Order: sequence, then structure tokens, then C-alpha cells
Amino acid sequence: MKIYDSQVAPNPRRVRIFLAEKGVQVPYEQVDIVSGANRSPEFRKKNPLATVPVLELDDGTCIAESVAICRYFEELYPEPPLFGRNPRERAIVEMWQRRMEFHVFLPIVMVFRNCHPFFAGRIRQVPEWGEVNREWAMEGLSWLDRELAERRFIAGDSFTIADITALCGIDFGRVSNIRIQPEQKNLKRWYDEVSSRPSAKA
Ligand SMILES: N[C@@H](CCC(=O)N[C@@H](CS)C(=O)NCC(=O)O)C(=O)O
Repeated sequence: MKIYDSQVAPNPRRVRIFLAEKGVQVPYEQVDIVSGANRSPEFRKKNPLATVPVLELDDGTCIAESVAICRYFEELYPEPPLFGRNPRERAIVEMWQRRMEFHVFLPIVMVFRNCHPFFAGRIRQVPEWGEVNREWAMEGLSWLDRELAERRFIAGDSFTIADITALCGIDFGRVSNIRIQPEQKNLKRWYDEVSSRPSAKA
């Protein structure tokens, strides 16, 4: 088993943090997405969408999509639970995980894809669309700040996959100058706590 990874990208970091929280070690192979190694015909056999991360099992099965990979490891190593402990918690974690993807992580990634020179010539960029996403990302952070007045972590009292998704999205926002605002005290309190977990260095 191995994971095709990139140290510079936010989605593979979600998986690395997840595994660090579980205390599970899996070999990583770096894919140079800067030079476009992920777009080679060879890599596309593993993931036709040409993205990382990809988990390759010993039987050759390739699993892409960060959350699918995390779910696989959650089944193998249930402790500590990062997707909830019972049906109610699992539904709540799923709700927050999806909300973090759609309202925080995705708009931040869309700003990068549409406004950053990295993607110039790789995809059709629409800077104005990137700026719309910047507004949505900032609205997402503001909403999250209000939510975090109520509880310690995003989906409740425990650290979950939803915190990982939000952390990786917010950290990635820096390259596009998307940051937690000084008045967002709840978000800052949460960010400081989750960033100081050893897994955040993964
Ligand atoms: N939905 C996928 C997204 C994967 C993705 O977009 N990965 C990015 C890195 S964060 C990538 O491989 N980008 C390279 C490219 O688009 O050329 C997941 O959750 O894993």
C-alpha cells in the first residue's frame, strides 16, 4: 500500500493529518504536480482525474478523493473516531464535513485556481469568478467564526474530519491572501488549538 502525495497541496495534507491523528504510517510517494507529473498517462491510469492524493492498495486498487481515503482508514482503525461514534454523531460530522468543503475549502481552492499564476496555461482561468469565490470564502470564515462561539470543534466537542478540512483550506488560503480576520476571535481560538496539534505538521 502507498499514497501518492504532494507536500505543497491541501488535499493530500488532509489525508496526512488524518493518518497522523490515527497514528498510522503509510509510505508516501511524492508526485511533482508543479511539473505536471500527475497529468502523465501513467498517473492517469491510477486516477483519470489526474489529482492527488491517491491511495494504491497492494492488489492494485486505486482510491482517490481525500475523504474516501480517510473513510477507508477509519474503517481499518476506528480509534480515535474522526467521523463520529454513533449514527447521530456520524450524520452531524458528515454535515459539517460537507459544509467545510463547500463553504470554506472549495471557494478558497477556486480563488487559487482562477487567480494564481500556478494554474495559468494549465486550466482556463476566470479571475472574476475567482474574486466571487474570494467573497464566498470570506463569508464562509465569518459564518464559521459565529458557529465556533458555541463549541470547541467544528462538529462538536471532538476533533473530526471537518476540522481537518477547514484547517487545510484556511492554511491554503494564505497563498491567495485569504486570512482569518482580527475580529474573528472564535475562529482564531479554534485555529490556534487545531494548529498546535502534532498532526498539523503532517
Ligand atoms: N476532490 C479531490 C480533489 C483532489 C485535488 O484537486 N488535488 C489537487 C491538489 S490539492 C491536485 O492534484 N491538483 C493538481 C492539478 O490539478 O494539476 C480530493 O478530495 O482528493
